[in-house]
Amino acid sequence: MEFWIATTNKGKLSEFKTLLTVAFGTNVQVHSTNELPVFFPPPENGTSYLENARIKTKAVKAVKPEAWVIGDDSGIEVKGLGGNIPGIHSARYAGPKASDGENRAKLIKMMQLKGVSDRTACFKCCLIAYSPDGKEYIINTELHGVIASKESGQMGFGYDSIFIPINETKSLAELGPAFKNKFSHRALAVKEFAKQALLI
Ligand code: ITT
Repeated sequence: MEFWIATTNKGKLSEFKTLLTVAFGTNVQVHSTNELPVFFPPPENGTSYLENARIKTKAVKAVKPEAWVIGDDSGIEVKGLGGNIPGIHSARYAGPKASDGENRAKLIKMMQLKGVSDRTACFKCCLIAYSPDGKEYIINTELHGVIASKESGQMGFGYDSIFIPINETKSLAELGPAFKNKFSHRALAVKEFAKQALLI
């Protein structure tokens, strides 16, 4: 099976490679848009995870119509900041070209400035997949936890070093792939996708 992953995020791509290999077996081939001679990711100007996931995944499907194409739009939501912040703006929270470190620093700073006491948070993920014959799969998943008051851990990417999953005492960046590949929003989404796709 040949999969093309609609992402520019190296951390996501690496997780997708592992998760798809575990779900579909070692004969899967996982490609990314870096391998395309010319590809410009479209602007993510949707108003929901679903719309943005569709925009990026459809853009790759247009150039790889014969393959399975998968993408996700994800983000982190903090209850004490109003529930859906930074949400769909998670990748650009500290500005249009913000690094992961700048986004994490802004989130911790905003929680301090606003005196947020409820640190409950949630990763949300909308995975979209298109089969070679054009069938669309939509999977929504969540991972619940809290935002730590400071960073810890070196593994992972994005907000991993400030997110402590529910019932855990360490951050995702400390728990690493052994935890994420079983329980993360993306792991749950790929497992559900595989379940639905293999039933065809
Ligand atoms: P693509 O759109 O190219 O896939 P992106 O990084 O812009 O890459 P999103 O628009 O989905 O992806 O933005 C998601 C944001 O949430 C971004 O800042 C990620 O680093 C972060 N994020 C998503 N999944 C995450 C995870 O499993 N662990 C930590 N942070 C994550």
